[in-house]
Order: sequence, then C-alpha cells, then structure tokens
Amino acid sequence: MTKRALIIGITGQDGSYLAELLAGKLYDVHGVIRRSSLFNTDRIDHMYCDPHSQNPGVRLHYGDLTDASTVRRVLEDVKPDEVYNLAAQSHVRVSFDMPEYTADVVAMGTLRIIEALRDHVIHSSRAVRYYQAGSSEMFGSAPPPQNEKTPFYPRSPYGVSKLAAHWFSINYREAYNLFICNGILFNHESPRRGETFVTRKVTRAVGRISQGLQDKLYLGNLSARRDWGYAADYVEAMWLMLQQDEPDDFVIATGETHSVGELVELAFAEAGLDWRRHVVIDQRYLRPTEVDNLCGDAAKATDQLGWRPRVTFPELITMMVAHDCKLAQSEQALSQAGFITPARGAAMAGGN
Ligand code: NAP
Ligand code: G4F
Repeated sequence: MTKRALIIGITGQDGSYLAELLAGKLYDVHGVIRRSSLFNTDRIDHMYCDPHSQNPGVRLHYGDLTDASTVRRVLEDVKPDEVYNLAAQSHVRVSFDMPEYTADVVAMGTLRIIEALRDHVIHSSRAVRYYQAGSSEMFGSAPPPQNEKTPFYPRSPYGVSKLAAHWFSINYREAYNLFICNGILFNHESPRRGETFVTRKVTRAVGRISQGLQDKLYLGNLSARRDWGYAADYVEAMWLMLQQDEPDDFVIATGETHSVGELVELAFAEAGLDWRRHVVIDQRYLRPTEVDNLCGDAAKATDQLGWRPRVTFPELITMMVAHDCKLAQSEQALSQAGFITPARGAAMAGGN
C-alpha cells in the first residue's frame, strides 16, 4: 500500500529534503505552500511535475498556518497517513522583531493543525501519525549537554513559541491518544539553508568574496556555540520517529559543538581566504538574549531509532563552501554578461 504524506513547510530547507526522502520510499507526497508574489518553490522545483502529466510528482496545496480553515480542508482533501509540520517563522533574530507573528505561526499554528487532526481522526476513523518540528532553542540557557530530560529555558520569542508547540503536542498525545512525536532538533544546515542563517551567510560570503562580488561580511556574536549537523541526515530521523510502535520525543544532534568563530575560520580557509581581512562585527546582529552553548546528546535516538549523523562538521562546511563558490561563479558570469546586476551584494553582506 502506498503511504501518503503531507509536509507543511515543504518549500523550506528540511521540507525539500524530506520530500526527496519520502518520494524515494515511494510515498505519495503532498505539500502545503503559501501564496507569494514570486515563486517560492526553488528548493522543490526538481520534484514538481505538471499536474496534467501521468506522474504528477509532489502535489502542492495552498495553505497557511495562520488560517485554520485551510489547514483543516487540506487535511481532509489529502487524507494523509503521516503529517510533518515543518512550517515556521524559523529565524530567531527575526522573532524579536516579529514576536506576535512568530507565536501565531509557530505556537498557534501547531495548535490549529493538531486540533484539525483530532477531529479528522475521529470523523474518518483513520490512523494518522504527526511529526512536530521542535528545536534545541527550547533549551536556551540550560547548560550542555542537552537531552530529553534537560529542563527547558528558552531565550527568544521563537524558542518560547516552539516550547508551547512542544507541550501542545504532548498534551494532545496524552489527552486524545494521538500518534504525535516531537523531534528536538539541533541546528542543521546544507547548501539549501536560508541565506540569513549564520552558516549559509558565511559560506555565501566566502563564495562572493572569492569572486570579487563582495568584500565585507557583517556578523554578530562570534562566541556562541552550536551543534551543527547536515539537514539530509536529520530528516531521516523525522521519518524514523513516525515508524515506531509508540509515539515519543527525541533529541537529534551530532554531540559536537563549535563556535561561530570556528565556523568562520574554517569556511574562509576552505577558499584560501583570511577571515580577519573581511569580517566586521556589527552590533545589529546581536540578539537581546543569546543562547550561548548548544550541544545535544542523541543517545536515545541512536538506541531506539538506530539513527546517527553521517556528515561531519568539516564535511558540511566543505560541501556548503563548494556549492556557494559555484553559485558565486554563475552570479559573476551572469553579471558580466549583463543579465543581472549584483545589487544583492549589500543585502548578502548584511542580511540578519
Ligand atoms: P525554513 O527553511 O525556514 O522553512 C520554513 C517553512 O515554513 C517554509 O516552507 C515556509 O514557507 C513555511 N512557512 C513559514 N510560515 C508559514 C506559514 N504561516 N504557513 C505555512 N507555512 C509557513 O526552516 P527549516 O530550516 O526547513 O526548518 C524546518 C522546521 O524545523 C521549522 O519549523 C524550524 O523552526 C524547525 N527547526 C529547524 C532547525 C534547523 O536548524 N534548520 C532546527 C530545529 C528546528 P516559505 O518558503 O513560503 O517561506
Ligand atoms: O544561524 P542562526 O541564525 O541559528 P539559530 O539562532 O541557532 O537558530 C537556528 O537553529 C535553531 C535550532 O537551535 C532552529 F530552531 C532555528 O529555526 C534556526 O534554524 O544563528 C546561530 C548563531 C547565533 O548564536 C547567532 O547569534 O550565530 C550567531 N550569529 C552571529 N552572527 C549570527 C550572526 N546569526 C545570524 N543569523 N546572523 C549573523 O550575522
């Protein structure tokens, strides 16, 4: 029997890798996308086919987590076996600028989905499994190593909202006997990472600096430490959680921590550049409250799911720098041919 999955947040970094993973396992993959004035499907375009063709590939439905009625309708139309909620205003710094919106999407949005799920399961008598994308930001200032038993102490509107979503999910699992799993994922990156998260901001800058498209890179706190893994490894853990006999919550991490400064040094060295000549500290990228040190202990996931990360931190940075050097070469060629103006340079150097 073909399984059907609904990925909410399919256009994001993780959504795109998860869609590939599930399509590879012959799932019928559906995703929710937001209406936008420009196409926002770059990360999944390679999987999308004309709906009129024989094999429609990934199927997309308009929806938004701020709109309960569409969430409900998509669930009823698709009738999925598995639902993955990866949708979020996922930028921590931006959550300080847009706290109410962040809480609406991240916390209330989750509640809207699981409320709809609760009714759908009752009315359809179908068993539906649900994955909730939790975050190591929920640990905030709890000292490392952090695991499933570590008390939470979030430090941003994003972290607080993710924690509300986490507890809503646990409450619905216990109250209504729903199959709901919380993944507590530490930072995971890739060449598809959004360009304003620090790893990608750095590797994009390395590529552009090496092509002469940019000279400076403006960053905030170089001392913060993160446990960085590879996104494609992490989506496998999401799927594994939903294949277990009982729903549960799992930390997913590499168990290794590095500072932003180490990341910068490694990425610039990869392209033969001296970071000290290019990196400028700009106060605007500091956060009102910072999460200083994240390092996860994923022993439970290894024991119970058989999951472990494959790609190491240096391999991840090499992969991202190589990708972004190629991207910068194309940008340079297109700009020299007069097809584009590299005006995004300023935004690239400074965005969040
Ligand atoms: P991402 O690249 O920012 O993708 C977020 C996705 O959510 C995009 O598809 C986005 O659509 C969608 N979205 C945003 N607001 C929405 C709304 N109101 N209604 C419906 N969809 C909405 O994030 P990611 O890195 O893939 O992360 C996936 C999930 O894991 C997120 O919930 C994130 O908070 C969480 N997480 C991420 C990490 C990490 O290190 N990557 C770690 C822990 C937890 P558009 O493309 O239209 O913007
Ligand atoms: O790359 P970041 O923006 O990721 P952050 O805040 O850790 O959040 C990411 O990981 C979470 C999991 O722990 C996810 F839940 C969340 O959705 C997101 O994917 O920042 C990492 C560190 C921070 O300490 C930040 O202060 O890098 C520091 N940093 C220093 N300069 C910067 C910059 N971060 C950004 N984005 N931009 C800078 O210029």
